[in-house]
Formats: sequence, structure tokens, C-alpha cells
Amino acid sequence: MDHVCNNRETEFTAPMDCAKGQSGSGAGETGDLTPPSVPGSLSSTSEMRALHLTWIPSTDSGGSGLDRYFMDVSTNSLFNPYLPGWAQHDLGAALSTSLTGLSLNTTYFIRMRAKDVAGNLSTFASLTTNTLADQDPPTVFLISPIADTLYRSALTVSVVANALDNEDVTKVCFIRNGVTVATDTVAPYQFLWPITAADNGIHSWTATAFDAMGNRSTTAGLPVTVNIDVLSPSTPVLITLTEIASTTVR
Ligand SMILES: [Ca+2]
Ligand SMILES: [Ca+2]
Ligand SMILES: [Ca+2]
Repeated sequence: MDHVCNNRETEFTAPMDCAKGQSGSGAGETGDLTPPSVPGSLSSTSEMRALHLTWIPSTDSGGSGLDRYFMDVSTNSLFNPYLPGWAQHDLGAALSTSLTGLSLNTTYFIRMRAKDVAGNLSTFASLTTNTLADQDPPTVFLISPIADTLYRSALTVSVVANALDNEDVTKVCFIRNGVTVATDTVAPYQFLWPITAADNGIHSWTATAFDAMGNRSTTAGLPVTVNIDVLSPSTPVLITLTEIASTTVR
């Protein structure tokens, strides 16, 4: 009897339920001691944070009929621990299910089996599969300064970028004339650029945005010009009225 009990649905639960299974709608009434066939062709299509699983139905013999499927999911092959909510997860009679809210680029171990009405359990169908990595680079553009602005006096210019990603932007680098001058890891992404006459000339700004996988995008160059007058005004010359008069007469 122990052997029969351990091959039943009640393997999942308490001994009391095991007894109930035998005396209730299980083998005690149906005489079904034959487990269902293993669910067939367990397969998955992967997304970055989801797996979509399908299988071919089990068949049952012995008289009680196929009842339902149970699935285990874990990130390790020992199924210890299970993914929360996915220890002997009851799938009913479904032939597909989706795991969502998963981690990117991660291996998942999946196993499932079928149960007949008498409580007999099939052996496991198993699958090891991966979620996808993030391969989409962020989008990024400079919203300040305005292209081709001419600065004629010393001031602080806000260089500001908008960056978006399908996952998360991890940093934005601000690059002037090919040299990275600042990195901002928290939105809003900006760099305060103090300009003086020492910056006179044409400058090309770009911004590069990164995501956690290192995917990156860079804006087109944004040119601005600094032209701050560095020559002091000439000293005013005091001219007397007499001098003006004599000049005028002459
Ligand atoms: Ca059966
Ligand atoms: Ca991305
Ligand atoms: Ca910031």
C-alpha cells in the first residue's frame, strides 16, 4: 500500500489526504493504478522577462481519466528553492502557461507531470531554458543647448539629455569634442558647463546612453560657438573744449 500511496497526488500533501485519496474518488472506486503518460514536447518561447510554455496532453489508461497538470519552476536544477508560487503549481487541464516577472538572461529549470482522477502521477517532463538578454539600446537626444547657439559672455550652460530604454538607463555620458567630460547616472541627465573666454571656439556636444547590458546609443553632434570678447576696452581720452575748438577752427 505504501507504494500505491507514494505514486499518487497525495505525494504532494499530507498522509491524511493520501488516505482520503484511496477511499474517495481514487483508485478505491475506479481501480485505476496506471499513471498518465508523461506530458509531451514540453517547450518554451522566451522573452526577456517571460517564458511561454506549451506541451502535448498526456493520455491516461486504467479507467479514472486524466485530471490535471502540476508544474515546478526553479532557477536551479535541484528545485531548491522553487520560484515563489511555482512549487507543484496546479495548472488544471491547461496545455500552456506563461511565467512572467522573470529575470533577464537567466536559466530556468521546469518540470511538470500529469495526474489522473485516481491520483496516479506521471513521471516528469523536464525543460531547461533561458530568458532573453536585453539587446535593445537606449534612445537618447540632447534637449539643451539649442544647436548653433552663439555665446558672447561667460555663463553656465546646461547640457541636458533625454534617455529612455526598454529596461533601464544606467548612465549618460556627456562628450565635448570627442572627450567625455561628465557622467550622470540619475535622471534628469545633465551637465553644467561653465564657459569663459578660454572656451572660445566651436564645440560639438554628444551624449551616449547605456543600459545595464552595456547597449549604447549616441546622439548626433550638437554644435555651439563661444566667442567671448577678451580685449579690454581702450582707455577713454579726455579731450578739452579748447582742443575741440582749436581743432574745429583748423
Ligand atoms: Ca490512470
Ligand atoms: Ca535596453
Ligand atoms: Ca542627474
